[in-house]
Amino acid sequence: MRTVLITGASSGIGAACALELAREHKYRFLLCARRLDRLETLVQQLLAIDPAVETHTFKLDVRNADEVESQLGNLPAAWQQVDILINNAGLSQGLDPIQDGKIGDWDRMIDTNVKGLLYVTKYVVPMMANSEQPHIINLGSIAGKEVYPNGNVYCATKHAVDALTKAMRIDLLAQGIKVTSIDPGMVETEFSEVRFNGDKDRAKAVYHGLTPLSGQDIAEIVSFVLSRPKHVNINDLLVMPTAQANGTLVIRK
Ligand code: NDP
Ligand code: 8X3
Repeated sequence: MRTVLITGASSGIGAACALELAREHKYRFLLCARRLDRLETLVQQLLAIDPAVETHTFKLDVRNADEVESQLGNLPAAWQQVDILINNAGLSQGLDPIQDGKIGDWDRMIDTNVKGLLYVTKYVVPMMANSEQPHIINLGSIAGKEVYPNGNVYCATKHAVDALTKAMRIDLLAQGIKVTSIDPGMVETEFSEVRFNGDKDRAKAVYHGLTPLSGQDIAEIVSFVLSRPKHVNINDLLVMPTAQANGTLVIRK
C-alpha cells in the first residue's frame, strides 16, 4: 500500500483523485482541506468503493505555516510516512484587469497557490525519506503556461507553481523523488464558483456550449502517472478539453 496525501481533497480534482485511486485498492489516504464535513462525506464514498480502505482526515488551511507544521508533525504514528503528495489545494479569486484587482484576492491566491504549496512540500518531503517510490504531483494549469486577459495574478501563481515544480525536480533528484506537474485547461469543478464568489450562473456560463474536462478526467491521468514504473517520470502533462485550443480560444456550439 502506498500512502497518498491529497491537499484540497474536499472538492473537485482532489476528491476525484481519492475516489479514482481507491478503485485500485493500492493506496491509503491522508486527506485534508478546511471543510472537514466534506472530507467525512468523501470517506463514506471511499468506503462504499472499498470497505477496507484506510483513511485519515485532518483540517488544514495550507496558508497557515504554523498549522501546516503542527498538523503534519502530529499525525498518528501509522500515518507519518508518505509516498505520494498531491499538491492540489488552490483557487482563483476574481477575474479583473490588474488595475481593478482586489488586494485581498491577490493575497489569497498567492498565499494558497504558492506559499501553501511550499509549506506543505517542506514538511512532507522528510516524511518521504523511507518511501520506495516517492512522488510529488503539483496541480499547475494552462494558466501556468500562458497568460490570458484578466488572469494576471492567478496566472502568476500558476507560473510560480511551474517554476517550483522544475526547482523541486532539481533539488529532490538526489532523494529519488519524482516530481510531476499536471496542467489542465478548463475543468468543471467548484473552481469557477469560487473565482466568482459563489455566483453560480456566471460559473456555469464558463462551460456553456462545450464539454469541459471533469475531475474524473484529471484523476485518471493522476492514476496513470502514478502507475509508471520506478525509472519513468512524467515531468509535465498539459491537458485540455477538445473544445479548447489554448488559454483563450474555445469553440462553443
Ligand atoms: P475546487 O474549488 O473544486 O477545489 C479546490 C480545493 O482546494 C478544495 O478542496 C478546497 O478545500 C481546497 N482549498 C482551497 N483553499 C484552501 C486552503 N487555504 N487550504 C486548504 N485547502 C484549500 O477546484 P478544483 O478541484 O478545480 O481545483 C484544484 C486545483 O486544480 C487547484 O490548484 C486549481 O488551481 C487547479 N486547476 C483547476 C482547473 C479548473 O479548471 N478547475 C484547471 C487547472 C488547474 P476547502 O475549501 O475545503 O479548504
Ligand atoms: C484553471 C483553468 O483556464 O481558468 O487553472 O485558468 S483557467
